[in-house]
Amino acid sequence: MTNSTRNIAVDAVVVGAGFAGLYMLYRLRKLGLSAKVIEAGSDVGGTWYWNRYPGARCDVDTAMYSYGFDEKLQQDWEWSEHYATQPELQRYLSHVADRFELRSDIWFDTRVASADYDEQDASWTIRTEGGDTLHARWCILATGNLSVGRIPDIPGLQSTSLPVYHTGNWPHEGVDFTGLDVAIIGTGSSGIQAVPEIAKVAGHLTVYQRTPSFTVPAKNRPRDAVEYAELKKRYPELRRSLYAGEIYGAGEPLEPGSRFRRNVAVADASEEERRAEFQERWDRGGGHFNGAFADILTNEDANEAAAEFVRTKIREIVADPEIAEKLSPRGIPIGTKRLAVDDGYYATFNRDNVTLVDLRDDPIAEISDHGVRTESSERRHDVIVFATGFDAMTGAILKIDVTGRDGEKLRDKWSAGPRTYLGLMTHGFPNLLFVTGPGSPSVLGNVVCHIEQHVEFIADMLAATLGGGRDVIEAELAAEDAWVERVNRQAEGTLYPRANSWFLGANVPGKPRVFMPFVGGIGLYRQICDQVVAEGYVGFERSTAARPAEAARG
Ligand code: NA7
Repeated sequence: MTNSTRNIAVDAVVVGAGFAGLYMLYRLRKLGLSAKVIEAGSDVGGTWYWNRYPGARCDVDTAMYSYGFDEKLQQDWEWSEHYATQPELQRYLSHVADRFELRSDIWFDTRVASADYDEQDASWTIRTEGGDTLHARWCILATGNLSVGRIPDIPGLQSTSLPVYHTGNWPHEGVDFTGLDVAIIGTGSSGIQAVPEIAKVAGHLTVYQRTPSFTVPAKNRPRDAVEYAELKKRYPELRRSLYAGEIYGAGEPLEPGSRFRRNVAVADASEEERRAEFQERWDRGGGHFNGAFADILTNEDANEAAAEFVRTKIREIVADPEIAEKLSPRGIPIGTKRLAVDDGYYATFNRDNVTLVDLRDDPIAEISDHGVRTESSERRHDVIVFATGFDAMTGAILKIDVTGRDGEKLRDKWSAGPRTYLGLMTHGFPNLLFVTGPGSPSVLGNVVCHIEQHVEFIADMLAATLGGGRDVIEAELAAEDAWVERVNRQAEGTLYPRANSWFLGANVPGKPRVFMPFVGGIGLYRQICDQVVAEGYVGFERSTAARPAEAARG
């Protein structure tokens, strides 16, 4: 390391070197633009670089949760299992970075502190925490939807001498839990993945649960060579189905014409048909359980039928009826928080070395030097794991001090919730682009597919704009307002807003409650985007910078 700071000018700065940032860099280079990617981690991977907790793996079949932009890449790469583990995903992204020689344009171990728009020059000045400065026409935030971990503010936590970990920022050397008394707080997807793995080695594991989540078995298995070869032959067609929103690779049969969601309402099926459909999906495994009927996410009774099926399974699996009841979610429609996909979660509570503490009866009062004190008792632990989630969707964007036209701060503009046009841009911040930003399908479905669609939209829009001799793009205010309205309307037509989820920002005290992702699905979203392009990027004002600075610069 040297102490010298860097000062460069490029066409585009991309923040983040996960799935989104890597592909964005690839596409920018194809356009002949110069670019630098700024990455806080020491390697590529984003989510898959940071989330190294035991059991961390994808909840979508990785044959589809992977890039489709390069046929040779998807033919060459061999996924060993249906739901790849974090190390395998990290190896894949590392391979992509090497294969396309992306690393030379990535600054690792570098965190962006601020981004300021200069209207005179129609450019962004991006400053890093280490004091580097980059000037760029385009600033593209590929910062991820779940990248700012959240540890709740519990009394005693700052002063405890116990080791404390967060699933989203796991030590690279790993943590050896062998024989230890471990506490885990949080039972969302991360907790649900970590619990069975930690229980296998810990002396004792205490699971502190505030809200039970619905989870279905992943039924993960090694890839069958013959089946995989068949799948590879059909890759182009499967990717088309994925982009059309017909499949998303969450356990559904990856066959032509197969649908993630069936076009049958629960009310139109007999009791027997319902059970058979739920059972079939439960047995197959994966998040497509929710697609069993068309109205699970829109009709309360339909949702309750699916929810009760899962509760029945919990009662069948968990030996102690009291524990089974505590693990059974009630009052939260299934699927309105991301449906978790697990490997033996409920059965783990049959182990002698696992205890469930229901925080609804007995909230946490303090973290002491010995363990966790709830209102009724203190339990001793050697180590505490927080699986308490993220400041989702806007967290990483707003961590950067972004200043747009006329000195407007993005934090101020979004103080009542994020406002974007298509999840791609926000008015008042020209040439600032988001990959899978709030207002796009982003986290609802297969994120990699959503990333590819956004990166391609952005690359095509830049090409069309620059090709037409223009170099400034800004979301029009009216288009943005109409889009925000549409995103809200779309969510209100579903059961999603009923849950206190991170989709709503409800998990972060003080965060505005606004439903952030577009719930209409990638198929509809893609059609809308295609229409926007067909109408000449309607809603995006594209112009040429009035640039007296050009001469001054040279
Ligand atoms: P989630 O899904 O946000 O889950 C966080 C969990 O932590 C959830 O059970 C929370 O309970 C719990 N939590 C949060 N704060 C507290 C406090 N103060 N006390 C006790 N329990 C608490 O995050 P994950 O990392 O599991 O998953 C995020 C996404 O990553 C996931 O959806 C996948 O897409 C991958 P609560 O529900 O708030 O009562």
